[in-house]
Amino acid sequence: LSSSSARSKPVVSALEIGGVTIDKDDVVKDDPTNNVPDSIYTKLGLQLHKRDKHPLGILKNAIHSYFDTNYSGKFVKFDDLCPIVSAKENFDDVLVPADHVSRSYNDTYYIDAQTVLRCHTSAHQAELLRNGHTHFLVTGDVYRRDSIDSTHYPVFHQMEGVRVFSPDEWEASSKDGTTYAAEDLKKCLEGLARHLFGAVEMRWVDTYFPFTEPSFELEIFFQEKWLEVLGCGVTEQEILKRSGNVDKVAWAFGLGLERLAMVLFEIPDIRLFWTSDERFTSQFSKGQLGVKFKPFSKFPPCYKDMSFWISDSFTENNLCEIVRAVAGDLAEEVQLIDNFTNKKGMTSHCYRIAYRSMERSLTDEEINQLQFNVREEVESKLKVVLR
Ligand code: FA5
Ligand code: MG
Repeated sequence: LSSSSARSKPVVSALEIGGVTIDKDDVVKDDPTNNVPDSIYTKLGLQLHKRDKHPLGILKNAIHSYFDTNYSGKFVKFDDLCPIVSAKENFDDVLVPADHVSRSYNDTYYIDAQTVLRCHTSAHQAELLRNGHTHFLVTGDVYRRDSIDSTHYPVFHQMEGVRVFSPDEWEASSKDGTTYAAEDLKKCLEGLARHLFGAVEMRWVDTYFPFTEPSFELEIFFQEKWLEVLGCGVTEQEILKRSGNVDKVAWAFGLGLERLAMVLFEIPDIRLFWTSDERFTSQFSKGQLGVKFKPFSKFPPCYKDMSFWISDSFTENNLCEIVRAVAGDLAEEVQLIDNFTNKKGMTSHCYRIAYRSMERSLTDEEINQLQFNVREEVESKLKVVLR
């Protein structure tokens, strides 16, 4: 038994989300099946998407009103479902294969071997379908171990949409169910993009998801690049069959709310969604879609490079997790800038870390201390040899 005094003091001890109380003291700190750091626990329950004056709340409300208007209120909305779900709900129920990378401890936060922080709102699809819902929207915070840059953050928000069709709906057309649903899906999402953005440059890209076939991603041109804003497709028959929807066809989508809000409000960095700096929060108000964010003076970034010989178990997500643990939101980007293998077969990586505060300028001492701490942690936790 681990004594509670041996553990570091939890940042949050009890949380209530969606009617479920989670006691963080129940989670044993050195449990090898738990890879959730305190910085992630502190984000649980914040529910930015439920704040009417926050860009994510404003966006969610605007999407709800698009669906209310176009489908006369038929879509049932959920924005309070608990982000702690079983691995079965997050993966098996949406047909994610047993060996899929997304299940790994490298990609997903596990509370224990059977329980995860949902990595997508698709975790709720099967249950809601089983409960007989045919039109629904689910909004919530989702969690992923991921890289560090201006469009990726380990906690972000998704909105899931699902619509189920009965045979009479497509039989009236000359199309088969899958074609009918795919066309309806694209029309619905293109309409949503126009509702939110007016004219915007967008394109469809074919992709793969275990739970849909065919599958698509929508990309929007933003800051000189194509930015992926959503994934979607026609629901696999197996999911419908298991939920008691035999003979039906459905579509589903998962929107990245931060990505859409970045385009909509011209928010340049995903970390800003988490700031309580009034220079950010005061720029947004309830129901106001049209405002463009005016950046307050941008402070200079500071770049620090580090090189090391990697071992077989090295992953970039593990490195990023350490950088986040040490530097928090002061870490703006972690980028591999050099990679080579010598004659002995040893591989060296050089990473460039950009440190920048969104709120103030950082001192040299502060950055040197951060970089020193990152190097120490990397050396002791990642089994690499610093150069
Ligand atoms: C999914 O999560 C699927 N569940 C979406 C889906 C639902 C497909 C239903 C089909 C049917 P994906 O991993 O691509 O897909 O993520 C969806 C969106 O979330 C992305 O398009 C992107 O907008 C956003 N996103 C993904 N990772 C991050 C991140 N680290 N930070 C911010 N946004 C992210
Ligand atoms: Mg994707």
